[in-house]
Amino acid sequence: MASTVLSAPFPSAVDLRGRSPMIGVPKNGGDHLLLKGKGFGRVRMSVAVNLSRFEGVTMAPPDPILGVSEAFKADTNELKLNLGVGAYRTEELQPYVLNVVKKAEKLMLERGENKEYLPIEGLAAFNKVTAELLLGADNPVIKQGKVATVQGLSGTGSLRLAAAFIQRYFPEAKALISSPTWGNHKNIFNDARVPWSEYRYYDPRTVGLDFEGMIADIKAAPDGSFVVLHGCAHNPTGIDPTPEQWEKIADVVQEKNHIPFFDVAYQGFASGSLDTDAFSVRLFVERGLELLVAQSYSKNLGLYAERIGAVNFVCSASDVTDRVKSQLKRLARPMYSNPPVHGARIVANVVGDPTLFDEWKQEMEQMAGRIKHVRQRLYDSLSQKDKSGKDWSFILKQIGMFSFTGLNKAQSDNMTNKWHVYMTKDGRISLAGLSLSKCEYLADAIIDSFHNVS
Ligand code: PGU
Repeated sequence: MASTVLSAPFPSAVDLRGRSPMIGVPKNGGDHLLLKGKGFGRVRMSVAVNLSRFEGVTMAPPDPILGVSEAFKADTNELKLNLGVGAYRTEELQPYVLNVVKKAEKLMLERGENKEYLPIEGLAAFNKVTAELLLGADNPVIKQGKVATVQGLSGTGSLRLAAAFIQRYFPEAKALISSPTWGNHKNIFNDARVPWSEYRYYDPRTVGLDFEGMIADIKAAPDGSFVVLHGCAHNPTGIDPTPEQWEKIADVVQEKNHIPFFDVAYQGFASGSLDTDAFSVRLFVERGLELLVAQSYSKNLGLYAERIGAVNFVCSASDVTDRVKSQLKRLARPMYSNPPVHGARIVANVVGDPTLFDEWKQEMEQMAGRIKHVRQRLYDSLSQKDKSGKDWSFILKQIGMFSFTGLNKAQSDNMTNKWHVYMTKDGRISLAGLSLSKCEYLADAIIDSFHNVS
């Protein structure tokens, strides 16, 4: 940079370019200003100008989910409640590290495990147990070598890797996502350049599943589309198809030659049982369908920040599986080279050890149980306090971490601005971030927002 510093504020690079008759920005990056005009003649000045090459970059909006946590942190009111992000809290509203995780970490420390690079596809012991947890250890597709499992950067990274695969090998195909869905699905497919469209899912009139609409839209989509399905505990609605409805969805997917793409971020969190929550995926596998599954251990093992998950491709023949896996590795290598080891070892130790595995299941039941309690208490508070006769029973019918309240954007804004209840603007609240003792307060906030804000 040059020597003279001018204290007067300077226009940005973009402004300068816009006013180029007066001021020229040299090609080398802005060390010199060339001032031209009446009375100036041609003046060459050396200045250290705070001209960024990135002036043209606009401010991105806050993330609709993770941005809520940022806003929550900035609020100093002591009544504040963060029901934005789907992250489990204790009754004292503190983050929770599972006991089995602590035990697994202790074991790892005692063994003095190293920090060498993992292979591109991740930790072999993790990949083995994660596919077994998803599909059932005795599933024939595992025995027949028809499952390609690659460790991913949690659910998001696994979805993103699979989306990159779709873009590379099925450039004409589109993804079908539910309306509504987890907001990041759209970002993932947009960034991977996979076109997507929505299928009907939520019916605001019944506050339930628009099953007819869902089936009709999946039928109407071009053959061979990738149908993104939430394996259990649909986010944000908390409404899952019944087993019979899953059968019908499988019929249509099969008929249309679509490829199911399951997002399994809550295995164990919907019902409290790992097997029950894997029903949908296992049903499609049993039918002999080829499919993709992204898994996450953020919620069920509380490993949010470890970024541990996997992408599984179930293919119809083992030689195809090997080729698919080789291409997933090829996609991963230039993106992040190989995945982190810590979370993978935790999962491998917990799921691979019968004692820890049993303890995990108990802890998960407790977590899922606490959420069910909170759900019931919130419903009771709303029913008692709200004299309008409104039926709040949809809250009890929804499952998983969330409740989709039906509050619109203005009402959700009121929840935050007046009541300091932080939630996403689609009306979703995370019951995992709610305590029994805060249910009454939340009920007051919901009733006020629902009846007094249009
Ligand atoms: N898929 C679904 C359906 C999810 O709800 C989430 C997390 C993920 C994938 C990805 O989670 P990973 O942590 O990458 O494994 N959704 C939460 C967490 C916050 C977020 O948006 O990432 C949520 O509050 O919706």
